[in-house]
Amino acid sequence: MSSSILERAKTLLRDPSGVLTQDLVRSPGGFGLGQVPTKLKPDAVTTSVCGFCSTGCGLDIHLREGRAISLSPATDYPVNLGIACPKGWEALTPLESEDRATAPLMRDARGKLAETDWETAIQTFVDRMKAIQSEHGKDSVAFISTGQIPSEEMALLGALAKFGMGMVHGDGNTRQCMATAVVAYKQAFGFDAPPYTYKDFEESDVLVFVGANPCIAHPIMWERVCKNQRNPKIIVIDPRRTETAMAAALHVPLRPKSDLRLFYGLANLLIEREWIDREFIEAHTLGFEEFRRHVARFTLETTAQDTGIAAEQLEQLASAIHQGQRVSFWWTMGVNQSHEGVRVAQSIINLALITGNIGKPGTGANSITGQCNAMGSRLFSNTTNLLGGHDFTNVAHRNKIADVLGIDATVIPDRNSWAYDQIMEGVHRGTIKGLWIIATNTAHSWINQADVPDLLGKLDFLVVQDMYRNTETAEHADLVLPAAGWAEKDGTFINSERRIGLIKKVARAPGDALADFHIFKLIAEAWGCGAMFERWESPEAVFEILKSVSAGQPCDITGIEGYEMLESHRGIQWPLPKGQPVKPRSERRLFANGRFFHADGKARFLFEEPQALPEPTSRRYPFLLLTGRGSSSQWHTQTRTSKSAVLRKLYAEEPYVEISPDDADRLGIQPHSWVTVRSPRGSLKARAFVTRVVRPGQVFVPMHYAKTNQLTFPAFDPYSRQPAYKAASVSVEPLGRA
Ligand SMILES: Nc1nc2c(c(=O)[nH]1)N[C@H]1C(S)=C(S)[C@@H](COP(=O)(O)OP(=O)(O)OC[C@H]3O[C@@H](n4cnc5c(=O)[nH]c(N)nc54)[C@H](O)[C@@H]3O)O[C@H]1N2
Ligand SMILES: Nc1nc2c(c(=O)[nH]1)N[C@H]1C(S)=C(S)[C@@H](COP(=O)(O)OP(=O)(O)OC[C@H]3O[C@@H](n4cnc5c(=O)[nH]c(N)nc54)[C@H](O)[C@@H]3O)O[C@H]1N2
Ligand code: SF4
Ligand SMILES: [Mo]
Repeated sequence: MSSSILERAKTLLRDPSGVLTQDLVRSPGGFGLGQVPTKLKPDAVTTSVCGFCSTGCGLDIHLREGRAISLSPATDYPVNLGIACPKGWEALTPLESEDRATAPLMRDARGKLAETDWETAIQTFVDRMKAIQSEHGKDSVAFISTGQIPSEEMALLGALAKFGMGMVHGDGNTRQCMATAVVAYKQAFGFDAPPYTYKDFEESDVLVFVGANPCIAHPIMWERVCKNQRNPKIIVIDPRRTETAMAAALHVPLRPKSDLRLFYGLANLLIEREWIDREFIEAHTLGFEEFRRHVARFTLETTAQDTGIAAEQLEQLASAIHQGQRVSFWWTMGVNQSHEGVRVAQSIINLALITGNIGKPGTGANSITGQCNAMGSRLFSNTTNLLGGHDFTNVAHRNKIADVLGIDATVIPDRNSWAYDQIMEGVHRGTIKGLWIIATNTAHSWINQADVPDLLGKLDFLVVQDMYRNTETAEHADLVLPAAGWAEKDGTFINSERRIGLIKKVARAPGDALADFHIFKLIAEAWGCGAMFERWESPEAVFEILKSVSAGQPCDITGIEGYEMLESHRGIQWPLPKGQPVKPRSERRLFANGRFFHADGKARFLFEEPQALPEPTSRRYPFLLLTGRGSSSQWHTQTRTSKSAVLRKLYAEEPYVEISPDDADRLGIQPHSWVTVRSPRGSLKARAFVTRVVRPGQVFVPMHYAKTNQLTFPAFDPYSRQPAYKAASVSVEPLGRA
């Protein structure tokens, strides 16, 4: 790196003098904590938003001398109204861990990861990536990004990689999570736009949760459901009798992956009985006649047979939807992570459309997002679409973005990126030689792990940028870049109800770790494309850029003045075009006027033949494996939540498998004994959790244990390319007899 670049780069490094600028402090003093030792007494408080799930709870951060010493849920934040789940309460603890990456690590001649300085790390990054590109072409280098860093960082990464470094392929862990909802909404509504606001949880008469377990995965959304004063009927459609199902009036334990048949059958029933809103269909949708014909053969009898749900229960379900004045449908990973997830999501959207349950309080076809900034990655990561929900293949869009950014349109790729699985396939084939993984733990969370170590080993150069030095993925890296985490940097997240919330730097990253923002700036400088990012000088400056790229789009946020306004309004939902008034703490939903985002304003019915399960059970592997969230105190691959002693007390340390008492009896499996769960691809040992949560023939293993994805089967939705994590065939045997 030339010395002038290094000098410029140094000015980008973390402000060494302190943590927090005074203007971030909201209310100094006045805590009345007489009994607390002085060093633990806060002298000021500031606000932030939780960095785990997409609920996006507001947190008050208690400061002493500018540093966070504790936190409490914000009472005035319209999302959580003074409550938080265990992860939120414990959010500061994982920052302190010994496992934090505190210096760049580089693989040395003996093959060990050894500490190095930033200058060497960045120079190595640039030299190796450029060498690969000059030998194998620009496309031979790719990146995998995340839904867990602020939008400003995502945008900088996406722009740097694609416009600065010439990559075409870059995807993110949002593919594992939200891709299905994205495609479903785009095709049906004309834009990726979850229509609801959390108030709808409180304003609904009938809430239908499909493949969603909010009691565990979105506990504070569930609290909003509990605040509903309309004596709502809660229906849970999930093969497992989850915590949420137990709290419901009606649990529909359908056969796994029979959702499409169920919803076509229900649509048919509603149409046959004329329990539909003809006026709404006529005025606001296209394709109803074809849809009606398509579902006609999904009769009550065949639907009962295909889903394992008795005809009477199907009737009950249909009449509940019919009788509800305000019916809302909520779906999460039980839908998205399926070989036909897009069509299932659209079959839910279709139900909302035929019954006119959209655009009004307490209604909607509502996809709940997963990670704290999954929605930000959908709009601003420059991965699956061009910044701001634009299209890489559309020349007018490329010109528009080039204009806004002041760059040459020819640097914008005119092709779509490969999806995550296609990038992995590229690694396998040897066409992808360099990979940069940021804030995701591929070697634990990607489907069908049997291949992953080999795959990562095939790369010429693997860079992992993470808060921790020893994630499963970092262990395969040639270079580890140490990143600051939530609370150690500024930026914005977008939650499930499209609310943009502000996060703040209230702690210092350990050692030499840097905010991802700064790491990207350093790389841009050293790569030689720093000039392209001159205007991208701080997260707040980038927020202005995000506003400009959103102009005229359904996600237009040009009316948000800046961070100040986000803070004083307690988050603001998109859209907010310039000139549109908005009140602080407001809650807004989309489609009140019945106009969707297609040019003609009409929503589309989309439907297809149901497809067979990609890996059916067999004599050898007689159980169907479901995977998902295990407890509200575990987060994904556990790099963060396992660092809190409080959270560790709240979950099972050892891997476990839920199995029904009937199956356990038959196989001679004692409660809590060790068993082997085996799929055609791999196996793991787990404690048997004998429970009626799962039905005979099904087992469930939480995703939080490193070996879970040894078992999963690599099937993908053809439209969204989202992995089908929730269906594989396995066997279960008592340990010792395996
Ligand atoms: N505590 C905690 N909270 C989290 C997370 C976490 O790791 N820990 N992760 C966050 C993220 S990124 C996400 S995406 C969300 C996920 O949130 P959820 O999707 O609610 O959680 P999961 O447990 O993955 O899956 C939900 C349910 O889908 C069911 N299911 C499986 N197959 C089918 C099927 O064929 N049909 C139907 N109808 N249901 C099926 C499963 O039995 C499971 O109960 O949670 C977010 N919140
Ligand atoms: N079997 C099975 N597998 C699944 C699922 C399932 O239901 N079943 N669910 C899928 C879903 S929905 C999801 S979203 C994925 C999640 O999968 P991952 O994204 O792999 O899970 P995380 O553990 O959240 O990984 C985030 C990583 O980012 C790091 N990190 C956190 N904050 C920062 C930051 O600010 N900067 C940087 N550089 N690093 C940071 C963390 O230390 C961690 O290593 O898993 C998927 N995998
Ligand atoms: S519900 Fe989600 S956003 Fe709220 S405190 Fe828990 S993890 Fe954080
Ligand atoms: Mo997710």
